Amino acid sequence: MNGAQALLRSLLASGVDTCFANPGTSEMHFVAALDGVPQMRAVLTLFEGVATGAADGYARMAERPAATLLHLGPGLGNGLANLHNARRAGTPVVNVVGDHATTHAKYDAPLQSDIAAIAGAVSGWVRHGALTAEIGADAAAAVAAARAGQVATLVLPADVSWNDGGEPVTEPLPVAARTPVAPDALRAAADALSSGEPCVLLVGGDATRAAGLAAADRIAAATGARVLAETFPTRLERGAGVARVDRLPYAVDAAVAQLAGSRHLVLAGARSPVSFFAYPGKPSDLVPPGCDVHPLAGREGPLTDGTATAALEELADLLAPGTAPRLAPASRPELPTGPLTVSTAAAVVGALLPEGAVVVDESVTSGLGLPATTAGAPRHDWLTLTGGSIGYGLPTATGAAVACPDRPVWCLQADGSAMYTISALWTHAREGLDITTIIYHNSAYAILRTELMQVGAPQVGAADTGGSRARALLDLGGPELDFVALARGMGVPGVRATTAEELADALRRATAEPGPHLVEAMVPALVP
Ligand SMILES: Cc1ncc(C[n+]2csc(CCOP(=O)(O)OP(=O)(O)O)c2C)c(N)n1
Ligand SMILES: [Mg+2]
Repeated sequence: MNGAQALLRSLLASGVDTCFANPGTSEMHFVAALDGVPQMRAVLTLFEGVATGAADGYARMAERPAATLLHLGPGLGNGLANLHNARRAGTPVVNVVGDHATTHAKYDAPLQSDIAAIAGAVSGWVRHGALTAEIGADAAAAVAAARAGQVATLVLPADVSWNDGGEPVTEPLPVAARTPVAPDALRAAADALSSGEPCVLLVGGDATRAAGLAAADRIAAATGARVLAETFPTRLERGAGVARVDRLPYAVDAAVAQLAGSRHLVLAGARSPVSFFAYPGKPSDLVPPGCDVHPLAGREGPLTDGTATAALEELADLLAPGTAPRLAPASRPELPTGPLTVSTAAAVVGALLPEGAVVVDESVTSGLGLPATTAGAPRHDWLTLTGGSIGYGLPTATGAAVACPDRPVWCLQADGSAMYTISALWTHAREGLDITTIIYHNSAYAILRTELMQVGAPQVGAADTGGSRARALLDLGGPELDFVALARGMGVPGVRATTAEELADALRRATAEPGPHLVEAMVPALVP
């Protein structure tokens, strides 16, 4: 068999059976090999940023990596922003990046570029697959590397693909065993939590799943510590029957206020909190002065390895033996009526979110009310923008829906961010994915209006222009985007909602019918 066939069979033997692809000439043998391996689901995306975001969403839900197939350096580069988000999420992703034949590289043909440099920016593991006989083993090594919670990039030269002599592996390689939490770290955290002094327990990584949250809540109930989740969790389990947790706010002043007065900060799977950006006169390090930080379990490592959860469970058994967590009761807001606003839209979502939903949240400013309105909704998973690189929502929903065909996926998507990777809608339609997308159409990069003021940029209100030239760069109102038309053009039925009743009707219909739907929710920008 040729190298491409061996690579594919090795991916399958290693537990990777889904490939989000945007191929080119150098990947044609891989594409041809897919034909002979029907167990590998190949999903075509029309932009590499959709493929990489889909791989991220897939792995967050399936708890194992998908592969991407990308075309040389430019294809990988197009996928970079969502690989960045995957890296920050600790998501396993295996990139297969086609390259020129090894004999062709010296000619500096048009698509020649420094793939390793591009890959290095986001990958914890990079290998140039130089030999057909070894490409099967390379693929297995890539999967094992990814399963440690990182992006692994395997470069596949065209001749390594097409030459005969490929040797597939038949067994997955072992994944590195997790390192247990050091007894000293456990003792220090226990001492801090039982000190009687104000203490915050910040959970992240695998500890934002139900088991970790349950253990954290038991600790909080017994010690008086406050539990907070990191601002942008990879996968937060929530809703009725799950221990409730609030997230550390994004806005720096609000985050400072949340943490003010704490004497101890225990980190379980979370990084020590820092502000998202630097602002003149505001802190970057959000640990309050005089607060001791106790890392219990680090942020590194795969979502699935359970290190932080196991540490919290050990701590809970120590500090709160025999107790049970307080679980969120079922409760939904009333269905509102009248004009659609950020708050009425949030109430509609809270009232109608279906059982077992996977929520992909890139609602940005329009999502402000959602944590409160959905806290008692039926149990669901909430995926967030882990790396701040926008355009993740529609692609990540794609991957989540491929991973969880039996669960409804709701993609809560701000308009400006939607446009980066809007072509994901075509893949939603082509694959018949059960994704309900709400576009929050506020005709603005609304959050940047706040940021413009927060950074104290001097041109705001300048006498010559009144700041209107700066504001125009944050305005999406002309020409007005038509998301229903965009969706229709890609095979997704869409409808526009201007009232709470229309949004509710559209969401009910979308939930009742299988396949993808889009609702364009016309909401006034939260920041005028
Ligand atoms: C890849 C990338 N490019 C640009 C930005 C800067 N940025 C942050 S938010 C934002 C606009 C968001 O607008 P929208 O999605 O409409 O949400 P809204 O603020 O209106 O709620 C931009 C351009 C970014 N974070 N990531
Ligand atoms: Mg917007």
